[in-house]
Amino acid sequence: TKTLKETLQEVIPAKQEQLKKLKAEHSQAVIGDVKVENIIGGMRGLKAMLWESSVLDPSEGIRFHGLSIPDCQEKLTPAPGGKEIIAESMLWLLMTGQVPTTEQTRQLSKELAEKGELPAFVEQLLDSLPKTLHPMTQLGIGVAALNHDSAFQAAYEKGIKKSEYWTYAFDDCINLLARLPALAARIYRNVYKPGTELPKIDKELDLVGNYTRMLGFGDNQNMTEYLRLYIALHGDHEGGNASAHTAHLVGSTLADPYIAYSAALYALAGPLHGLANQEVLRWQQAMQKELGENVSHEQIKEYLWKTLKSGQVVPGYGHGVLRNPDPRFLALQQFCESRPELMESSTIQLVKKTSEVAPGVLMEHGKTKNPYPNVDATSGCVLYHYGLTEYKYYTVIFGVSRALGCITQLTWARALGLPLERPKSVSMGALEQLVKSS
Ligand code: FCX
Repeated sequence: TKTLKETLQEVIPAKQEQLKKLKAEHSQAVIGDVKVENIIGGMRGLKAMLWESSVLDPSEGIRFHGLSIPDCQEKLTPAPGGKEIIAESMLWLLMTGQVPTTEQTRQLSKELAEKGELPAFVEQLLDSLPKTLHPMTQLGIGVAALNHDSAFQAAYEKGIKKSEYWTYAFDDCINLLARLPALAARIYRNVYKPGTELPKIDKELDLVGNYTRMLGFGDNQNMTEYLRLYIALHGDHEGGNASAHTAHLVGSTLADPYIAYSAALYALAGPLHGLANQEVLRWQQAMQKELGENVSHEQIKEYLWKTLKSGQVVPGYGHGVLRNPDPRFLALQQFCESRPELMESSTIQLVKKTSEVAPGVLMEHGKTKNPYPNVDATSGCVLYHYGLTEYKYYTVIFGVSRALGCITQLTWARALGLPLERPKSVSMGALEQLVKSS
């Protein structure tokens, strides 16, 4: 059986050739206009970067190398005894464009488990951080510190050919992913369960199986399966979102993958992006506290208006690209609907009811281009139900997941020899001049 790296080695030449041809034959082809609204509007809609592993369609949602979420649920190997997609099979698909065999998936699980222990100095570093420091800040610090052992950085210092960059970047990427569960679980234990014993990595388990176990929820098979699905679904959402784009931008300077991904985590830590899942739970709980149990649709509607009139956004709704309900939201809702114990939870009931009312209210409010729920509208509530109630930690789980897409891009950017990212900025004065002369 070929390893992930050997498989990549086989698929890289065809992609290099495809890029070479695009450059040679179509460099000057015009594929769109740049409007003033793109420049002052956060570059929305501007097609300006290469990203191979997934494409986001505004109405249909995400596809990973052409496969929709239901396709992935059908085709990608689950964990032994499980049903949900696991990180390893999703990573294989993202990296190679191929659906891995069960044997390949298991081999990758083993490789990740073998590489998963943290260096002692990183453990000490994490243990020394104040428990009051946000878990996302801690995760970024831990990931950046892992660059102490960067194969890419060491090789670059020695002097390597550009054609060899990707193999070192890939090795760093795999080590980074392998170590994320131990890093993220240590932060959880330090902050929320001090003094409890963090289990060692089980070499027989998949990445997320180990992560769940290290968090202390390994006995709950439903929680393990939920986290597997959650992590696979949050893995990649094309390239323009803030975390993915940050990883790519920083990586384009030839900073090693650890540094690049650490930077991405800080983009994820903003409330308009990854932190939204923490915000959703905070908001839902405030609603539940104010309105009590068995809330009516009418009461939710009033609460939504109160949020909007106070000038806040409704967390978990809207999207920079999507214009329909997020299929990731639908997949997580389906997970809930297949488990009666989740459907009985008052928090999950409230999420469902809110999703029935909020689009109408947001449409009437008339600002957002997408009044439908995104994945964050539901993701945290299931964690809460299963006992992971510390919602400041939720974005860390997203951070473990988003590595799948970012490390794929960091490897491919080196394999394709993509250049330093350096768009042109303009001042408002220059923009006025450009408008006059257009
Ligand atoms: N509630 C209230 N107002 C909203 C809104 C919401 N959920 N979503 C968008 N709007 C407002 C915007 O604030 C903006 O107002 P302004 O003109 O006064 O600045 C207007 O509607 C137009 O925004 P729009 O073009 O639809 O959305 P953007 O691309 O600018 O922003 C995000 C997209 C996701 C940032 C926005 O919808 C939002 O703030 N949502 C709530 C936070 C959230 O759920 N984030 C997670 C998104 C995602 F899933 C992820 O990255 O994880």
